[in-house]
Amino acid sequence: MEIFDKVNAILAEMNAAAPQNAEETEQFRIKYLGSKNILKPLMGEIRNVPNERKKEYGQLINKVKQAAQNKYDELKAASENAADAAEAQDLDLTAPGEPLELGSRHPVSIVMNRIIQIFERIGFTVSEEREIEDDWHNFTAMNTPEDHPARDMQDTFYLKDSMQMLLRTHTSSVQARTMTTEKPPIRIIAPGRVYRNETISSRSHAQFHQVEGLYIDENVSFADMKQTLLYFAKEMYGVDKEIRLRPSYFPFTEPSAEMDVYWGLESEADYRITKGTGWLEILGCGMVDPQVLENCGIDPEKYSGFAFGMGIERQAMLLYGIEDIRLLFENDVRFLRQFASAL
Ligand code: 2NL
Repeated sequence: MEIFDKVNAILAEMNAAAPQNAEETEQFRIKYLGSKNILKPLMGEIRNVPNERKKEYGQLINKVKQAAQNKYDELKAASENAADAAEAQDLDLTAPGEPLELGSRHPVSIVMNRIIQIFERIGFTVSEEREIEDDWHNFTAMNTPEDHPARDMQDTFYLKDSMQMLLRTHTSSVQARTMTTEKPPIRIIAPGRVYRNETISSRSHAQFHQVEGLYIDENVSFADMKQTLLYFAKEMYGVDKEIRLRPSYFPFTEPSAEMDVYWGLESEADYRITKGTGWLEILGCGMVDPQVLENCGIDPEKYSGFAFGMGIERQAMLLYGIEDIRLLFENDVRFLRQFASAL
């Protein structure tokens, strides 16, 4: 029958086809497998085929379709392999590698490391401890009684279901641990992250960093503290800088003071930063309260000491002119990239 010959001719033509590239392969697909393929009209012709040969006719059409599909799959696989091979040939194994980009130090780390180095030069050693603390090391040892407002849920992050475990609110807990486990002389600085339950704004955050210092020995005096902190201020802010101490209050020191550094009053920014006084408040300090020594098993009749504490973020903001504390915790590389990688 003529129509069988037609289909067989298509099969032969399809078998003979040899597409040479992706475009010709696509033409092949459209011709034999596309929605308007060459076999479609011949499928309709089945109604003109006598009933006893209808089955044979359908099988022949399906055979052509299947063969076209197989051939197309093979062509496709072959062309993909060829593309991979071409890409592999382009690969230059002698080309230099992609450089690893060096990061830069976080401004909080830079300032913290500077402070650490200044105190290390006069014999302080770094002491680090856990951020999840118990109530005793964070508060009780530090002379902060149970009804003290600092313990309030509003200021302190307590662990779920526990009023005994908390996120440390200062690094004094590090020093409490050192005092209970070591004998004087003790001369340590405790840098690290601390937490307070504060509303986050451009000026305050629920996490920040501190450096605290502690010096305990026989005959440590207020004059020793003042001279140590004067040295720190000159190293940190410039040899020509003056300091002043103002009386203050902390539960863990007596007497207590706050230290200001003379920043200057030249530019408009100086007026804003120092609220028109020229002085910057940098740290809190004082003579360790004898009760704190006793709480930690150190004889206050024999030993005395001084301690101090300072926030890092505020100093980093002053030294680098950063206007919003939240920038220090967002880790946006466009911000972080701007700081020297030294230190
Ligand atoms: C501030 C004030 C201060 C201390 C921290 C301290 C530690 C021990 C004993 C006594 Cl183990 N005191 N630390 C003392 C005075 C002030 O911090 O404004 N910090 C940001």
